[in-house]
Amino acid sequence: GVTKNDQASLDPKIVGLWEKCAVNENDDKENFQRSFVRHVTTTLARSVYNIDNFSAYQATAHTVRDQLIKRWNDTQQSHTEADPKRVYYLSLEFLLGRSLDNALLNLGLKENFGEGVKDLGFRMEDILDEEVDAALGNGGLGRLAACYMDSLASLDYPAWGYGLRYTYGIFQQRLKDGYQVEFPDYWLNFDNPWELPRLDVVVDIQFGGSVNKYTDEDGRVRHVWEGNDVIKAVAYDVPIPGYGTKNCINIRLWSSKPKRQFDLGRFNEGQYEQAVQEQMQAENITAVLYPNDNHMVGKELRLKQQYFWVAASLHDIVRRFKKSEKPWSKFPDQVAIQLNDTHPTLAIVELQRILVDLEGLDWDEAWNIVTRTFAFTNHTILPEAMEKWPVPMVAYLLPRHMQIIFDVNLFFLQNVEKLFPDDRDILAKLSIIEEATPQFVRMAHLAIVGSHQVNGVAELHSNLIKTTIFKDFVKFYGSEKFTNVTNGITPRRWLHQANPKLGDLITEVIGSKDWLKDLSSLSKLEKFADDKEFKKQWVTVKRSNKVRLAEYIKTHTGVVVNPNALFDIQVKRIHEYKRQFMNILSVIHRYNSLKKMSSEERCEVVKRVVIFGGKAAPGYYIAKLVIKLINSVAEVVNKDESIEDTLKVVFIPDYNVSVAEIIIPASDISQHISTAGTEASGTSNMKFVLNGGLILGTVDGANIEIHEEIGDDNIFMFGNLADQVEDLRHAHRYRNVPIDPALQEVINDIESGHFGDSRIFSPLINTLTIGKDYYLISDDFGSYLSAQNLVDEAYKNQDDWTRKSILCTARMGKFSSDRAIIEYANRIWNAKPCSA
Ligand code: IMP
Ligand code: B1N
Repeated sequence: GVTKNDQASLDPKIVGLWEKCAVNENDDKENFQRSFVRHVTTTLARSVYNIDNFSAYQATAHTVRDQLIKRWNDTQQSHTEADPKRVYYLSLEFLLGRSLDNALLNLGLKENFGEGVKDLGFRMEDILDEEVDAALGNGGLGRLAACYMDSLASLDYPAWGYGLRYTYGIFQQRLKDGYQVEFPDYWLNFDNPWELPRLDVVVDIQFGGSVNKYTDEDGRVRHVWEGNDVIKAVAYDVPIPGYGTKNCINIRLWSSKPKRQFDLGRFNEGQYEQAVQEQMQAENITAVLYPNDNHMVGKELRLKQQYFWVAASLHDIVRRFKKSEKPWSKFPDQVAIQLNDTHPTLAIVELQRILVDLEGLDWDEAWNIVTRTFAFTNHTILPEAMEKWPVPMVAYLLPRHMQIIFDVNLFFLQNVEKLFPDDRDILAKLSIIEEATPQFVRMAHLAIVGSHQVNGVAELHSNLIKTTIFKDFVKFYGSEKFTNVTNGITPRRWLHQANPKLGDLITEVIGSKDWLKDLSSLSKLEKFADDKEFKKQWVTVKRSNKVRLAEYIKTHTGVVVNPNALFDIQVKRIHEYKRQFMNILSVIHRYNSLKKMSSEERCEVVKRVVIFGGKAAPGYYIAKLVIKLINSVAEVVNKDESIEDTLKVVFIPDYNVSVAEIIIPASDISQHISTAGTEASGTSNMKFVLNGGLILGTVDGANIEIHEEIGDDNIFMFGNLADQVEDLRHAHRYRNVPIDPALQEVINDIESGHFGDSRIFSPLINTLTIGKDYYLISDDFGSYLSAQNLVDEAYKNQDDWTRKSILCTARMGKFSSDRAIIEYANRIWNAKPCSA
C-alpha cells in the first residue's frame, strides 16, 4: 500500500485518532493498574490469577514501553519537521544495564507506578530485580556511551546512537575453585520490551567480490563494487528517554539476517544442512560481543562486524539527509558523526565511497565533506589496544575500501611531503599503512586523517596522545586538531537511581531536585559539611548502603562482612595495567602484619573489608590468575580466626552495571591504582566520589581532575608520575633494580605455599621478577603502603571522615555527563538542542 509519512498527506480521521491516543493514559495509579492488567492478560496472555514477579515486571515494562513509544514518535516527528543538525554517536558497545527504573524516573512515573504495584501486592524493588541487564559492552567505553545517550536525551539534542544488537552480550562470570568460568549471556531469552523491532528497516550489506572500472559519459573513471555475499541488516530501535523533558532519542541497533532464507536448490536436493549454512553464517555476524577490553584481537569476524555496522548506519544517515533535498555541500552542516574509538573508522571510507562511487562527486569535494563530518575520540594509548588490520584481509573483504584507503593515504602523504620535503622518516611514521609483511592498516591514523577533531577523555590523557602516540600528527596538523573532553557520568543513574536515600537527603537539604539537571548545584552541600544533624543523616545513609551490600555479599559469596568495617573496593575489568595484583599483594602484607600483632594491638586497628569484582577477558591468562590469587587469599584470610574480623576479602562474581549500582554507594574507599599514564580516564572513580566515597588512587586519568576539584584533604594519592614511567621501565630493562623489600616478603609468602600450591602463581610472580615489572608494582609498592596507612589513620576520625565524604559529593559537579555532552556539542559538533 501507500505509506503516508508526512503530516500533510495524512488523513484527518487518522490524525484525530492519533491525537486522542497520544493523551497520557496511564499517568495516574488507576490508569497504570488498568494497563498493567491489560498487558498481563493480552501481551503476556496470562491469567490474572497467576502473576509472579517476573510477569509483574513484564507488565510494568510494557506499560512504560507504551509511553516511551509515544514520546519516541513525537520526538522523531518533531525532529523530522525541524530538520536540525543531527548528531550520530557510533559505538560498538552500549552498556545500558537495566532500563525500567531509569525509564520510570525519567518519565516521572516512579511514584504513581510504585503505588500502583504496591496496591496489587508487589514490591517495586522485587519487580525491578527481575530485569536482566542489557550488557552489550565490556566496561568503561561502553558504559560511557550509555551515559552520553542519557545526557543527549536529557539536554534535548537531536541525536541517535548506532550499534550492534548482539545476541550474546558480555559473558556471565562464575567462579569454580576460585577460577573464573564464562557462561553465555543469552539476554534475549525472554522478550525484550525495550526494543522496537523495525523489520521493515533493512539494509543490504555486501562483502568480498571485486571492483570494476568504467569511464562515464563525462570521461571520468568510475568504480563499481560487486560483492560476493550479501547480508541483511535489520534495525531494532531502543528508545532513550531524557530526564525532565519529553524528548526521547534512539539507539538503532543492527541485527544480521540472511538475504535468502536458504538455498532452495540444495534444499530440494535434500542437502538440508548445507541449505541453512548460508543463513547461519549471516546470523553469525551479530551473534556475539567480543569480550576484550583495551585489547585488540584481529579476528576476521570482528572486522566484518565493524563494516556491517558502519555500512548500515551510514546508509540510514545518508537516506535521512536526502529526505531534506539539500545539496551535498550541506551534509556537514546537517550531520555530525562521532567515532567512539577506532572501531567505526571504516565509516570514513564508506562515506567517501558513497559520495564518489554512488553519488558521483569529485574526490576532493567528497573528501572535504567527509572530513568536516567526522570527529574521533581516542580512549587508550595501550599499544596492544591499537587497531590494525592486515591489508590482505581488508582487500579480500572490502576490495573497494582498500583502494580508497590507499588513495586517501597517497594524497595525505603528498601533503605531508610538501610540508616536510626532506623527511622520509615522518612519512613512514604518519602513514596509514604500516610497511610490514603483510602490510597493515592503522585505524587510528585513518581516523585522524578523516576527522576534523580528535579528542582524549581526560586532561592527562589528551596531553599524552599529543606527546606520544600522535605526536607526529601534531607536527603536521598543529595542536588545534587535538582537544580534550573529560568524561562524565549521568547523575540520574549513578546517584538518584543507585543511591535513592542519598538522593533524597540531598534534595531535602538543598531544597530542590535541580542537581539532577545541573550537578554543580551540589556545591550547596558544602555549607552542611560541619552540620552535626546533617552529618548524622549522611552517616546513616552510608551505613544502610553498606548493610545492603553486606547482604548482597552474603547471598552471592557466603561471606559475612561487618558493615562497621572500612569498605575498600576495587571493581573494574581485570587488567595488568589496573593492578588488582598490587592490591591483593598489599592485602597479603596487611594480613601478615595483623598476624604479627598482639590482640591488644589488633584492637586498635581499623577493620577492613577488601572487595574485588571484575571480569577477565577469556583469553587473558594472567588476568585470570589474578582472580584465582584473590580467591585463594580470601579463603585463607576469611577463615583465619586468629585475626578476628579485622580483615575480610571478597570477590563478588559477575560484576556488571546493576551490581555496580549496589556496590558503588557502599564504599568508604575505592581504589583506582593504574600505573600512571595507562588509564585514559576511568569513570567509576567519578561514580564512587559522587556517592561520598573517598579515593585511593594514582596520579592518572580523571583521578587528577577529581583531585583538583575536591582538594588535597579529601583524596589519597600515591605513586610515580606518568613522566617517570618510561625511565623506570628503562631501568628495569637494563639494570638490576632491587625489588621493594615489603613486596619481596609478600612474594616469599606466596612462594612458601601459604595460599595453596605456589606453582599455580609462578607465571604471575614472574611478571614482577623476570618479566621486568612492566606495570611498576615494585616501584609504587612503598608509597602505596604508606597511602594505605594514611587511609587507616583518617578513618579513625569518623567525624572528619564524614566531613570529607560530604565535601567529595559537593564538589563533583564537573563530572556530570551533561557537562561533557555540552562540550562536545559546542566545541566539536556545532549542534544545538531541539525540543519536541
Ligand atoms: P527517519 O529520520 O526517516 O529515520 O525517521 C525517523 C522515524 O520517525 C521514522 O521511523 C518514522 O517512523 C518516525 N516518524 C514519526 N513521524 C514522522 C513524520 O511525520 N515524518 C517522518 N517520520 C516520522
Ligand atoms: O574507556 C573509558 C575510559 O574511562 C577508560 O580509562 C578506558 O580504559 C576505556 C577496545 C576499549 N579504552 N579503550 C577501551 C574497549 C574495548 C575494546 O575492544 C578498547 N576501553 C577504554 C571511557 O573513556
